[in-house]
Amino acid sequence: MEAKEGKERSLKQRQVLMFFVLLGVAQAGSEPRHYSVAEETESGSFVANLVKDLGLEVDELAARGPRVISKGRKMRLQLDRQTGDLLLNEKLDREELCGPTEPCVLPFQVLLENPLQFFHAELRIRDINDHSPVFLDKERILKISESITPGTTFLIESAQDLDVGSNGLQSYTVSPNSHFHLKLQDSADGMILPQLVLDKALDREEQPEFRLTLTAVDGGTPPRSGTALVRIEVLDINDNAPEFANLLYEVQVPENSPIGSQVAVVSASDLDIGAYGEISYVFSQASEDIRKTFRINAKSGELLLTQKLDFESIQTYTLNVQATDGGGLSGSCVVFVQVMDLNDNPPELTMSTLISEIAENLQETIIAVFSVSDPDSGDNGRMVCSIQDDLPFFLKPSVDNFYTLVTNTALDRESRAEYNITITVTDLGTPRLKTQHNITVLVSDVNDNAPAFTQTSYTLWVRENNSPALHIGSVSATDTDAGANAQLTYSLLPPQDPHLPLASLVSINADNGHLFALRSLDYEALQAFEFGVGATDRGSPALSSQARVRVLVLDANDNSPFVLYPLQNGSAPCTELVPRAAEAGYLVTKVVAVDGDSGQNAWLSYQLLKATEPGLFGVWPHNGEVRTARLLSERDAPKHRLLVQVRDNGEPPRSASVTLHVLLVDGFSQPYLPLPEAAAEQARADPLTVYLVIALASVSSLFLLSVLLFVAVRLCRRSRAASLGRCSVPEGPFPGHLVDVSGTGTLSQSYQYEVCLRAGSGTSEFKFLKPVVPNFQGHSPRPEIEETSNFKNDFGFSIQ
Ligand SMILES: *[C@@H]1O[C@H](CO)[C@@H](O)[C@H](O)[C@H]1NC(C)=O
Ligand SMILES: *[C@@H]1O[C@H](CO)[C@@H](O)[C@H](O)[C@H]1NC(C)=O
Ligand SMILES: *[C@H]1O[C@H](CO)[C@@H](O)[C@H](O)[C@H]1NC(C)=O
Repeated sequence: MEAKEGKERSLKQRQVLMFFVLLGVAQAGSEPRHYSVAEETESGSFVANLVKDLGLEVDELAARGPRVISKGRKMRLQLDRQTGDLLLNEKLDREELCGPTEPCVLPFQVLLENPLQFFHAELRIRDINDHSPVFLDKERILKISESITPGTTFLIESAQDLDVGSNGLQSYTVSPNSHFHLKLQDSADGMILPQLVLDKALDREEQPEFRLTLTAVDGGTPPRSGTALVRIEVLDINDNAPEFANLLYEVQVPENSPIGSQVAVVSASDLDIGAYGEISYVFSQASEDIRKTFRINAKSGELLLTQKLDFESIQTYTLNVQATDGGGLSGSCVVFVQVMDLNDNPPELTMSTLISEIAENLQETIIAVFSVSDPDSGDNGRMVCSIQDDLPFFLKPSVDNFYTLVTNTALDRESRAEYNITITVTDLGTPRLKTQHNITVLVSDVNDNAPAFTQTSYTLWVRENNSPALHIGSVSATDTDAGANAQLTYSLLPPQDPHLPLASLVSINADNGHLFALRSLDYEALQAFEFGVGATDRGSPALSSQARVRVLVLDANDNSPFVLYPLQNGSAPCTELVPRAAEAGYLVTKVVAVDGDSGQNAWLSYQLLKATEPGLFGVWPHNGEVRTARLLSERDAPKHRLLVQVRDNGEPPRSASVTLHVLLVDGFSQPYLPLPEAAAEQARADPLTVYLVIALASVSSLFLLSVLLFVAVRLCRRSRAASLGRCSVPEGPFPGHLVDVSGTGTLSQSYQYEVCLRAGSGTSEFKFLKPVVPNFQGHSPRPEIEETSNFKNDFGFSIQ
């Protein structure tokens, strides 16, 4: 500064020197007179008095015509010609007049015109401290990287001060701070250059910005100052690696969590800013399994599932997650994922052996061998195994989750042939999962049941005179076994009575047990017969059973009533004698008839069809008694013929008729004796003897019966009728009436029975006493015939 001022000063001195050379023409060798005034002094202020300085009298100056001139310049001084006082014409600003030049000198001349005389003078304008140092930029931004080493200097803005000398800029200060101090350096042109020196390393993360106040101070009294703000921005460098909040994250995730579920969120932070602080997350050293299963959101650090977890295949995952910032620095953490088991696997059943069919009657048989498994863990994988309670099977646990299914007891196919067994395996997890396995066990048959007839004995009814090969009924047996063990064959058993020609009577259908009559049956010849049937299954060995079949032949009305008395075919017809004096109701005679059928078919009724004199005789319908209906008179004709019809009660009815001859004779009738007493008496003394001859015919091999009936009645009415009339009765075995039922039969043998007519109280009945021919028994097809006491009912006719 001093140097600069010196240089300027010497330049001015040279100019002033030239001026004095020119002036030297008039006043050579005269020294200029020096005056000075402080700048900014008020206009009109006194600078100097020229009277004294020029050595003139006060009056003289005014007379000489003084003038102050300055060449080419505005005159800033004025002269009071009277007093000689040199006054300031205006306020002077040194900085305007001279700028930085110092000293600031304004040369001027004082011209005396009369006589002409020049005086050189100069006015020095003294500086006052009227300017403060000024920074052109009030705020200055300085960007410093945090990587800059301490000791580095940073040039900062200089201030300016228009004042010169000691009033000019003297120094700088900076506000107190932790990192910088100020260093002032003089420049070549005398300027002071302020510099900031970094004292210690910057850390943006610690303090990203400094605000320093730079103060420039001048040397005035009092000093003036100006300030500027220096804002220091600390520039970031990537001096921080990302750091995870946790180095180890432990999470538990249930298996089967849906895809996309959040597993964890890892988080790292980086103190740097901008790209250096931007973190992205990636897996590091991830296995294939991890890459398939997880995904990490590079920005958010969210760990997501990309496929379902399966505890049964992988229980844990260890994931290394790396966080990298934009500058390439990284940090890492570990995420330990533990998969939690869910009961997501039902138990499994593996059948090793299965016997689907077992024979009945076996003890403790193994039906199935199977194993169970469940890949879940803990209770989720523990199992219980069961079958229904109500089955004759049980489960026997074996080693290694193996079970056998065994029969409890011998099975009986006939009570149950099929079992549906449901094996239920349940685990103990939550929720409980179960597996069911159904097996069907068939019980195969053993021939352990004999056929059974539906009845132990069958009674079949047939009407006689059937057509040959008629289906007369069926026997039926069942066998609870199955298949061939239940297939039955029916057969006729050999008859107990070796004489019964069973094979010619009936046959049986071996397959269905239908029974057929082989020929027409005749009730009158064979009322009933009995035989055995058998049923045999086809098991091995075969089982069989038997039943009895009793065939009762039903009577048909195939016999007409047969009149026993009076005989129609006698050589001399029987004539009844009736005394004319007989009272009304006199018993003339009694028509006796029989019917070969039985039951209703043999119930007989009597009816008078025709009479010579109607109204004279009556026939009692029930018993065939013929009695007089009124008193006889002389006018009645002596001979009478009566036609009596005997009808049975069959459907259709059959009938026979008989002609009676009555002769009225003179005389008195005996008093009427009630018949029972008389007959009983007679029967006891001399029983009515009836010879009833029954002939049985055997026709070829069939047992169709032909009946020959010979009836001989020797009727003796000694007490009543002998004297009154006479009946011609054939003697001995009577070769009379022949009935051939079959029409083809031949008479093979005839038998004679002695029949006793016993007079009872209300019902009279025949009684067979004994066979007349002793060899009858040996050829009887009907054992019952021997039981003579029953025969009466079968025939059912009566005689009184
Ligand atoms: C066994 O199951 C089968 C098929 O489901 C069925 O047809 C049969 O009736 C069942 N048997 C028994 C005894 O329940
Ligand atoms: C097994 O049988 C049970 C009972 O009959 C039935 O409810 C179930 O559906 C069957 N299960 C299978 C797998 O056939
Ligand atoms: C017996 O009676 C029948 C008719 O009832 C007759 O045809 C037959 O000639 C008679 N016989 C005698 C010997 O009278």
